[in-house]
Amino acid sequence: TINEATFAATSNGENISVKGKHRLANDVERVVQEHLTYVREEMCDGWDLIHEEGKMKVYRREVEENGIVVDPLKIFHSIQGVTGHEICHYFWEYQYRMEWETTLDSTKIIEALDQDTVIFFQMHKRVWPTAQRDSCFWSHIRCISNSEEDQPTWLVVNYTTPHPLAPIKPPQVRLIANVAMICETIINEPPLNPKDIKRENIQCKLAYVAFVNPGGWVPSAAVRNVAKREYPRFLRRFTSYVIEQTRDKPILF
Ligand code: H15
Repeated sequence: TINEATFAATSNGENISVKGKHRLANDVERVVQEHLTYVREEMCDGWDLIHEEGKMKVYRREVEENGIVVDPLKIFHSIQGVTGHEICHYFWEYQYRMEWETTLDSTKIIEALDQDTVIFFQMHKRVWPTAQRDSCFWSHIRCISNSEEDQPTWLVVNYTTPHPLAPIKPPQVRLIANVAMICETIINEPPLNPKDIKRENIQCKLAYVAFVNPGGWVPSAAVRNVAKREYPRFLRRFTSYVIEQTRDKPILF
């Protein structure tokens, strides 16, 4: 039956894949659903608007765990002329990463779990006088249809996972992250024939959500200053990159 376990668990709690699903498929499913729920929650108590620029709004909630800053962050933005599929495509695909990322020394794919899920190992630029950070995470892209009429929601989730090909080598410190890019496409004044939709008629409503734990103590003020500066910089640069890349291409719905 459909409810039959798709996974077997080994005695030490690891997942192994059964029936053609990969070993992390359960985790991917759970985290995707959590993001879809979380992104719809109201921004109220405790959320500070820390940056506003055009249609971009950056919110943060100040949270510390054992003295380490782990502030949840949410950015909302609206970008003219691109679709959610395009935004997610350029965010997920390995081949474009170093063209828009300015916070990395390197990136590589160490495993492909399925067509839509890969495991990345990335070396981050050293931003302050502490150990360099690396990251190892599964990255999943998905299209969710809501109804016949509406454009689908596209999303990418990046979620930290251990991997035998990426052991932590001190003094290197590993970032722990749970990040999602969630996009909806709006079509303004839709023409009768869908083939006549032009880039000037479309708009992408984007939400970027990040839970990042620096993986070791960093002075709180330093993390918060860097975050406040770097997240808007990233989204500005990344969205201009997508606009630039797609300008003369057919619209990817
Ligand atoms: O989301 C972004 N980049 C992707 C693709 O490279 C990776 C990201 C990720 C980050 C860390 C671990 C795993 C995955 O999802 C854009 C990221 C922009 C980052 C802006 C820098 C913010 C600095 C926040 C301080 C964290 C503490 C560092 C010591």
